[in-house]
Amino acid sequence: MNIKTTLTIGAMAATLMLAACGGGADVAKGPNSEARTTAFKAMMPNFSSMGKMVKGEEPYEVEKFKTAAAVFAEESKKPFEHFQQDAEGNGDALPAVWERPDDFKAAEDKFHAAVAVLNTAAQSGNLGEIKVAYGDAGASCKACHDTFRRPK
Ligand code: ASC
Repeated sequence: MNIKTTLTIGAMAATLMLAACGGGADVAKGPNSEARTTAFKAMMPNFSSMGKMVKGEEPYEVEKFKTAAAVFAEESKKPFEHFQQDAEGNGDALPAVWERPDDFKAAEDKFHAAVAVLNTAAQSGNLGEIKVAYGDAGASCKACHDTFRRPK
């Protein structure tokens, strides 16, 4: 194997390793980006907890689900207080967030609406409704990521 091939394979391996680690290490982030990441991470335990109950990986506990949904409804608003651009770099947020503000706002509003429906279903205690609403909320997460977040 010649030196050029060895270097190329080395660079490819490094790229793959970065991708496997979430690709975050090389992304420049300023304070707003950091605040977004912190706020998105903070809401994940409640979303995951609901997901386990919805998927039957854990028993559905009505009161536990109600609390998770109510807290999630509040904490899921927080990241959107920090979508200002950073001079240091915007982390995982794609330029589309600021180039197409109306589309981004529409995606945000759709997400908040889906989360509100999930919370209403949770408070009703109807697991059938909850499953549909949880799926819709998850689809809303993904739709926004597909368009506005750097691919992972
Ligand atoms: C998660 C998570 C997301 C959403 C999304 C749902 O658990 O981290 O970003 O759900 O994948 O489709």
